[in-house]
Amino acid sequence: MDKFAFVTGATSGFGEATARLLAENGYSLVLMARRSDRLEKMKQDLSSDECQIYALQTDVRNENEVIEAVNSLPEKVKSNIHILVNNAGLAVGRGPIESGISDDWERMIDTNIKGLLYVTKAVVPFLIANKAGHIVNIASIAGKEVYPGGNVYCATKHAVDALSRSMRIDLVQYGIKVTNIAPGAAETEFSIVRFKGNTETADSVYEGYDPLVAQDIAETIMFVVSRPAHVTINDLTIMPTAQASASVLWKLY
Ligand code: NDP
Ligand code: 8X3
Repeated sequence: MDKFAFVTGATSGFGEATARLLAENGYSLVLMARRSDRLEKMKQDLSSDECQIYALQTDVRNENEVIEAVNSLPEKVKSNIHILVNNAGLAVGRGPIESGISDDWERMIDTNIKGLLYVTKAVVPFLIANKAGHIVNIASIAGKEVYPGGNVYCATKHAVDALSRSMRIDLVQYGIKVTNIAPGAAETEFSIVRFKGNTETADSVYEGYDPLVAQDIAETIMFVVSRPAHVTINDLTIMPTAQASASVLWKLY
């Protein structure tokens, strides 16, 4: 029987790289994100006799959409979900609290916290029924520390960190593993989204040092989910070598 991994935010960055690596390692996939063209491309690239792909065009901020999408999956898929990667997320804007934009705050809170909760609530009954499974939550160094102008994004990632610890306590009785991954600066579409399409500002975030790339996080997730049944990696912080903390970056060139 196929083993399914359910990956949110699978159309870019960490989620896309993780989906591709899980497929290479024998998993079939449920992919969730909003951009249907990219979902379709992932499906075309990864579908094979060994790898079934179900693409769910869904906005994780909308609980009804999430429930309907998960319910639309065949029973044999739902009952074979082994891994849930809660990765969909974003930062919108970076600046002091007094000039914060409420709409940006809501997008971050609704996606990073509420979206993760909606997806988890919809998927976790299938893991519970199997008395097994692994939830990987993508938090951030911004969930361990705060930095200037990071306020609401940092708050949402602190919430993810807290939810990882809390879920682990709630779900241990069902044999479900929960891993929290906290990356530092990684060059994906993250900064283009954060700076609302301003590619010059986005590029400047990664100048002068070697940032993480999506494959680094995919390989970390692959390592975590391939540990033996009796081993859980609870929490991993993974940084570019040039980044000592959320706000200390040693520019090398
Ligand atoms: P990307 O912008 O490259 O990818 C974000 C993914 O999330 C996309 O696939 C996007 O798909 C999806 N997404 C965003 N909003 C929604 C939504 N409302 N519903 C469904 N899917 C959504 O960024 P990253 O890969 O860098 O980010 C992935 C995660 O890693 C995020 O949670 C981010 O906060 C976190 N992170 C990133 C770091 C970095 O430096 N890059 C460091 C630490 C953590 P679509 O637009 O198609 O919906
Ligand atoms: C993304 C990394 O340092 O920009 O979570 O918050 S950071």
